[in-house]
Amino acid sequence: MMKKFLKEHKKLVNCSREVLKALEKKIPLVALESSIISHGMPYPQSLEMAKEIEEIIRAEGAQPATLAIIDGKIQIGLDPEVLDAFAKTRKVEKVSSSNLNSTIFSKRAGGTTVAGSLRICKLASISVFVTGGIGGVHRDVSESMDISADLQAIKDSTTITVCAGPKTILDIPKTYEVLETLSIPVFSYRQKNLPAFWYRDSGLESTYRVESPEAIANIFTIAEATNSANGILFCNPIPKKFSIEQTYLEPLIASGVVELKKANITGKKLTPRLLRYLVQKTNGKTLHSNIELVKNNAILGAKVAKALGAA
Ligand code: PSU
Ligand code: MN
Repeated sequence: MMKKFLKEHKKLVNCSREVLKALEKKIPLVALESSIISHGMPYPQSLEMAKEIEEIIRAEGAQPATLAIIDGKIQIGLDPEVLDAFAKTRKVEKVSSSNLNSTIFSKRAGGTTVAGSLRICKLASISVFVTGGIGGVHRDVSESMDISADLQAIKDSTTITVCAGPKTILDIPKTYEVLETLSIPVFSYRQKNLPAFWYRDSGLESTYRVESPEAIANIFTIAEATNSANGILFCNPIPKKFSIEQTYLEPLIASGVVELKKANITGKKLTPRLLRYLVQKTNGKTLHSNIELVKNNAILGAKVAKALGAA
């Protein structure tokens, strides 16, 4: 499927050398987003994180495929020199579902969010996608109406999204409500409750507690067989030692929301700016934990991809 797709869309899609080899060898792919590199973390930590995540996936016996838009093409996998250059690029477009095609057209560099990445996964028939935390309903939703396109994109996808839950900066209960409205199955890994990025426990129960990567692969196969036209969200709690105390973080998130609102930071800029605000206020603690939770997700994502077999 993937090879046929690549042949048909040569003008629009480009694969890295390593991804092409992996396709030949039938090594299962794990897709990774790139907005986390261009917008989610500061350079050079962003590049170090991206390299580390890829290495973790290789060590598990799967093939990382970092997705991005470069020179008017969808990139599936970034060769090392391309990844380096991408991480250093300034003024990268944040690519969601709505601006995927216009970014290709503009030939600007684009970092794909969860929403943008899932569109590419669907095109290329990639079954497993790893991120840190998904976007969702923002805390000031009643005024801003800011709900991430990630939620609808997960619904429309045909992929297992492995994450640590919605980002803590969001309204977590409302985000999980929207996921339920969209009928997206939300699974938790080895605990009953759903996690929320820097918090292990959101206090909300998941659709089903999953004990192994093989189990989620099985559920995905069942979903395909029953023609359930939904993506699956697989939530992996942040390791305990990297989780952050709610009593410590909540006041900082609250003040961040207020400050950015005063500064009129809305829309696409809000999430990256809130993350940056917290990195500053916590002296890098949130960044460190963010990196660790992505690593934790990469291990699990690779195991799920292996359990599913070659894409
Ligand atoms: N996970 C992280 N850090 C990030 C993101 C995810 O650990 O920065 C990005 C993802 O690309 C996600 C985006 O799709 O933040 C959500 O942005 P918005 O709220 O504007 O939809
Ligand atoms: Mn938004």
